[in-house]
Amino acid sequence: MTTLAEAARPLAAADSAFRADVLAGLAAPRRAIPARWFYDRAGSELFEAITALPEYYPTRVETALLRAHCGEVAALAGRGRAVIEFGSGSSAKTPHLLSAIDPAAYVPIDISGDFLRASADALAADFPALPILPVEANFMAPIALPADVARLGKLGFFPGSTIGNMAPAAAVDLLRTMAGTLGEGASLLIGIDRIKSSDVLIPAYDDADGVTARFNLNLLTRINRELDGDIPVDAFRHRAIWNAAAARIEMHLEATRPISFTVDGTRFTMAAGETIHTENSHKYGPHDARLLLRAGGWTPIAEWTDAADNFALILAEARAPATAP
Ligand code: AVJ
Repeated sequence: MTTLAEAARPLAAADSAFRADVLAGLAAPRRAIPARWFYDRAGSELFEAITALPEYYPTRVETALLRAHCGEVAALAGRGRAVIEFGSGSSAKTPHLLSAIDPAAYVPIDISGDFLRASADALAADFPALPILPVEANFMAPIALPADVARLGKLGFFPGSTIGNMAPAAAVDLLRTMAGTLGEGASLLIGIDRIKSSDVLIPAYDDADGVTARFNLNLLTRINRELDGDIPVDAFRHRAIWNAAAARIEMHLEATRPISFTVDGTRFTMAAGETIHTENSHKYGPHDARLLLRAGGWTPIAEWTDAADNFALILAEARAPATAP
């Protein structure tokens, strides 16, 4: 359902970015649409449902790590900083961190504007004295932080292994952009999912209840609604594949029969079995994860994992690397 506020919203820059990404992605020899476009209102809600699935271990493990170790994070990162969260979504994990580090301000950044504001309002009820300054933005680009936090020390918070959506080279670029946004002396608390057996990974991205399938297919519904499309959504099925060589889960939307459709006046055809690649979720071993951070301008100073080493929470500092051997 479209709310009045949504219907009245003028054509924003984000809409033309969505259109450009979808049209280019559908026309490419290997069809692919960036994963950030999953997160309309329905997609954000479906993702929240994914985080509660028994098969989807990352949220559960990371939340337990945060709960167990936020005191240590506070001791290492220091209190009274501004916490800047990248891709805050529902801000579900944030209260643990905020209670422990007693920040001077909280800046949630998310691409899904109405979801961002609703989450900020909910959090404000639990932290009435905390200045909450939401920023609606795609964090892949440099972000101007609110002037109120300019003079404060910064703690970046990038949970959920969202970094895994990017290929390693793009992840390094993003980490460098974050270091630029947060400035000298900043810290970053980041969650990174580990490489593990595909017996655990595949069900996490292809659950028995089909919630992840609905999350993936919702992208097509969004395209139809927002970009005047007539994609036959029922002609697609959700696929989750472990690409061992690239150490990543790939999500695809596979055409189950030959189809033809239009989006924004452009016609596309797909043969049965052809796919639209909709998400990568890269996984990292212990050495890879730390190397990734260093390459991105961040020096790891502490790391916490669960007993099964399924997920890692890493605290790092923005520090110029020593150039001499
Ligand atoms: C939000 C990108 C971390 O890759 O695990 C969950 C998204 N996709 N199930 C992930 C997702 C399918 C999630 N991230």
